[in-house]
This record gives sequence, C-alpha cells and structure tokens, in this order.
Amino acid sequence: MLRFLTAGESHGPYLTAILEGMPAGLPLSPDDINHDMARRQKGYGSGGRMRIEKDLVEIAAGVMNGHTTGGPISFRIVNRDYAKWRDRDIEPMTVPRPGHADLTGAIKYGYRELRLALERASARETAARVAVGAACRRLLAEFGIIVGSYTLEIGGVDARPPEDMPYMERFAAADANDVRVANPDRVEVVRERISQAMEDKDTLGGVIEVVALNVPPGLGSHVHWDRRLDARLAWALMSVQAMKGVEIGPAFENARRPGTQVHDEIFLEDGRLVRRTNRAGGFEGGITTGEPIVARVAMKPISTTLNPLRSVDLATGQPATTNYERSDFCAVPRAGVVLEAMACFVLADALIEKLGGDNIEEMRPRFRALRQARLEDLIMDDEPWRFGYTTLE
Ligand code: EPS
Repeated sequence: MLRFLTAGESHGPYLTAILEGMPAGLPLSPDDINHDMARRQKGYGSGGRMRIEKDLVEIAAGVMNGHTTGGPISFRIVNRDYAKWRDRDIEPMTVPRPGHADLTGAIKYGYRELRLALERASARETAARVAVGAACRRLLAEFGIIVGSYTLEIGGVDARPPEDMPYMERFAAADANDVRVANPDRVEVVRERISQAMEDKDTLGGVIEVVALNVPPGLGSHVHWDRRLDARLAWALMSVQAMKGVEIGPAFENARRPGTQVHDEIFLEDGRLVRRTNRAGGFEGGITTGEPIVARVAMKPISTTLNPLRSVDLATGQPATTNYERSDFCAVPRAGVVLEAMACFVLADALIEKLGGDNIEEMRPRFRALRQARLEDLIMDDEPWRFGYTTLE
C-alpha cells in the first residue's frame, strides 16, 4: 500500500520525500504538484520566510515521460533560505519555547543545542507533504474524487460559510482570498483579527474544515482498529504540525444530542439508499458512506511569539524569556492546503487498498464495479441462520 517518508531540516539545503506504492501509468507532471506548492505558500499572517522561498518540486525518480512507473517517486524542494545559513556561525539556542518541540526534543534526543529540535520539528516539512499529497490528488482525480478545505475560525472569529453554500463553491471562494475563508462576508474581519495579533506581537490558531467529495462507499473497514478509515484520517490530520484536535462531522455537537437527532436516516429513492443529512461526516463503522467526508481540525497558535514567554535558560539554570525567531503569526490559511495533502494521501491509500494498485488501467474497471448503496447491489438471504462456530464447548 501507499507510504511516504520525508527528510530535511527547515534551514537545511533541501527537503526530500519518497512516495512508494503509486500505481504505474498515472500522468504526473511537476505542474500538477507546483500548483498545490504555490497554494501552500500564500496566506495572510505568514512571516518573512514565504517571501524567500519559491517552492518548486523536482521529481527525479518514479516518473518517466510524464507517467508514473510504479516505482518510488522522489520529490526534492530546495530551501532557498539555506544560502543565508550555510556559512554562518549560529548563536546557541538554550531557552526552550513553550509549545514548540525545543524542550521535549532535547529531553528525548539529548540535544545539547535546541536548534536541532526546531529544525526538524518545523512546519517547513509540510512543503514535502504537500508534494506527496498533490501526487495522491492526481490519482484521486482519475476517479473523480475531489479534496478541498476552507477556514472555519481564526483566533475565535467565526468565518463559517453559509450552510447551503455548495462545497465546490466553498473551495473556490476560499482559494480566492489570502485567509482561505469561504464566506465572503467574513474575509475582512478575519484579516483584521490577524492584523491585530501581529500588532499585539502575538500568534493565532483556528479551525479548518477539510472535505472530500465523490468518495465511493466501502473504503476502510470496521473489522479492525487500524483499518478504520475515519481513524486513519484523524491520525494523518493530527500529525500535521500544530494540529491538536480532529472531529469527523459535527462530532462534538453530536455528543450533546440524543441519537434520534444525530443519525442520518436512510431512505430509498429510485433504488438508491440515500441520506438527507450527513452528521456522520462520511463514515459509518470506519467505512465511507459515499457522502462527503467532512473533518474539522483545530490548530493551536504558533508557539514562536514576538512577545516573549517565560521559560528557563538551560545553560545557566536561570529563569529566562524566549528569544524571537522569525516565524508565522498565523499559519491557519496555509495549513488547510497541508491538511488536504494528508487527506489525499489517506484516501489514495484506501482506494489502492480496495482496487489494487499496480496499474491505473487495472483500477478503472474495478472502480466501476464497486458495490454501491443501491438495493440491487445488496442481496439479502432473508432466512433464519445460525452462528455455526466449531468450538469445543
Ligand atoms: C516555521 C517557521 C517559519 C515558517 C516555516 C515554519 O520559518 P522561519 O523560521 O525560517 O522563518 O516560515 O514555514 C516554512 C518555511 C514553510 O515553508 O511553510 C516553524 O517553525 O514551524
């Protein structure tokens, strides 16, 4: 099945990713990937680094003449900022920032210089994930599956789109502004909130909704914990730097309501089993229902703040305050693109698992033959039966 690795430090020479398990025969060009790379780079509230980097991906393995070979695909993204660091004597970093991996990384790895933790923990690594995710998105596109996202909240400011706004319109509207807010009436107030945080020398988190459309029913499985696709998705989304909460559908609101107000009732229309609501967020029993997959993700505020936070200087053992490192003030708008990448990876993996993944042409007829939520696809024996186990007692 599909897997990937990334390597690279925030201010090192470059980031590398290897994606293994993509089927052969998929058209894939750097342009397919660079589109998402560019989307990840814009966002109001970013720090100065985004003016330095111009993320373009180089593919040096697994794609020949514009098509995947089935072999591991390698991606390389240069860190332009490295030029500024390579021949410089770097000040020691001995005061860990609360919220970052500085302290926990040093405890775990025995670092005698905190920058080593920072360098690999940094969300710069998400550029590599977006490259991987864009390749997965290319595979999903062959089967009509679309993944998008938009900002729901930033710093407590509500930016939810109107409930009746179609998902495709939400995606397009979000991509048309630099806070990735789908509700046009909320763009300015969100920008102002970020401006205020910058003035206050503070940082902001928020909530992002990630949605996948046209996912067939029957991906994932209820039979074992690590095959439940909602759980796999939550894991992948949570693995993105600074993500601290994931809910599928309105899960926390569902938890406050009685079951009769939560579960999506089933109706038969023209031989199809349909739902009029999607409070389940696209999953039942860890398996896709065929409804849109909806995941909401909570991002904590960036832990590098211009206003210092109290900490301890590990070199002197004295109380100290954190030193400012150039960073983002609010990365919520850009983070949506990273979350999409992780969702694309999880869904591509689940699709390959279901359809087999040696060659894209083999997958197509199997995709068309997938069992659907149709009465004709669901033949019932409708007669008494027994467990029939062959136990000794
Ligand atoms: C990051 C800090 C900032 C961000 C960086 C993530 O970088 P720097 O410390 O060089 O200013 O710009 O994100 C990226 C470089 C990127 O491409 O997203 C951090 O500490 O996580």
